[in-house]
Amino acid sequence: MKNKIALITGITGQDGSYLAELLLKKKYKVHGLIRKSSSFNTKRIDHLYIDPHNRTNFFLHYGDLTDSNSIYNLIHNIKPNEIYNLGAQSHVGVSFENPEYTAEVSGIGTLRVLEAMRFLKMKNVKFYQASTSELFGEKYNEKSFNEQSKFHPKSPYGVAKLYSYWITSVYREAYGLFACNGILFNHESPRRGETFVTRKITRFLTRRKLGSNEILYLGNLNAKRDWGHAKDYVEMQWRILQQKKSEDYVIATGATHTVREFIVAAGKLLNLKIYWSGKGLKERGYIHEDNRKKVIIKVDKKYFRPNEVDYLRGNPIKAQKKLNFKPKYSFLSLVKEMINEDLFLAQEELNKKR
Ligand code: NAP
Ligand code: G4F
Repeated sequence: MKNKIALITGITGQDGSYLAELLLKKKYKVHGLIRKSSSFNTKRIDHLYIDPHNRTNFFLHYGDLTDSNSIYNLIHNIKPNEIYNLGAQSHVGVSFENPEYTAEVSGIGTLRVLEAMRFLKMKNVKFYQASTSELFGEKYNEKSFNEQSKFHPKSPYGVAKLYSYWITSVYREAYGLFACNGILFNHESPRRGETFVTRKITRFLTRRKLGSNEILYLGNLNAKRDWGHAKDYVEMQWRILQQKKSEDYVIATGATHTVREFIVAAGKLLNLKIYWSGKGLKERGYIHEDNRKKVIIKVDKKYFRPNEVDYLRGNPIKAQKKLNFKPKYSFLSLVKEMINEDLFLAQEELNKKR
């Protein structure tokens, strides 16, 4: 049997790195699109890289989702069986500062991939689009969101992703492409970017545990998110493309927690009991240390978004039934893994300083 060939855009990101590992285990030949950067951006996948002069199933290619020719040529040359479009400007807060760039990458970037598939008449190639729970954004008397829920994006990122969602659906209907949207709710891991709230918290608390005196500045502590583990979710990205019919799926845990609850859970694992005082911008998180009350968390309006998605909770029933979605991680085991790995990192940093 010939190895299947996969192309992953966004291979250097959190999901791209886990997906590459999964596909290599399944004996795929994995090709990844990477951006040229003046400093190394391959930290998450360095362990997979083997010099292509030796035997390997893992290949990296320079390209960019804003560059149609690089995408066309790459797809033409490698002739993938499956394309996972994970590349994006994926930070919601940043999308308010760079809305046009976000639209180019996270919106039109998807069209560029689909157009390459259409021009190359690649009807047998399967396409996965990394859609998001940021498509929802407004709770219309619903406790949780499913594949039929109404979309109401609240950020330039959400709008760019809404374009990608619909263009994927249109190319499926119009040209018969096997094109699917995975509408994934927040998923985290020790590989999560450090400016996303969960990792910002676990990096801070583990450093604090080892003696740092920094203060953590955060935005909206009341926002609720449905947090799962990226490893569980990339497996669903693969399964979505293994179905007979191309369809869209919500992937979520079905539970939701506030940012404050995430902090408390992470603190508990480090034996840091966190107390709260004040409200709104005056809210503070503190601990008792050396018989003194020490403020370790403050709210800074800089981290509030001009428009916020207050509540996200997904309904994964379709994925449970059709994809046999059974996440291995719970909320607590996710937080625990992040804390353990970041504790190790904080210790390494400390050793280097000494
Ligand atoms: P991530 O860690 O931010 O990774 C994004 C990837 O996109 C990186 O490899 C990045 O490259 C690449 N990228 C950025 N701009 C690009 C461009 N112009 N051309 C080509 N590649 C570009 O995101 P993630 O958490 O792994 O998420 C993967 C995908 O799922 C994203 O599309 C995201 O929007 C979507 N999503 C994520 C979640 C979540 O909770 N994680 C939930 C729903 C949907 P560099 O490494 O060079 O920056
Ligand atoms: O961790 P976040 O930045 O993730 P957000 O905005 O939910 O977006 C992530 O999940 C989406 C799926 O729903 C993906 F599509 C997207 O690509 C990305 O991966 O923020 C989570 C919540 C927000 O409500 C935010 O306002 O935490 C709140 N928050 C409070 N303080 C903060 C902070 N977020 C960040 N990044 N930094 C803070 O200091």
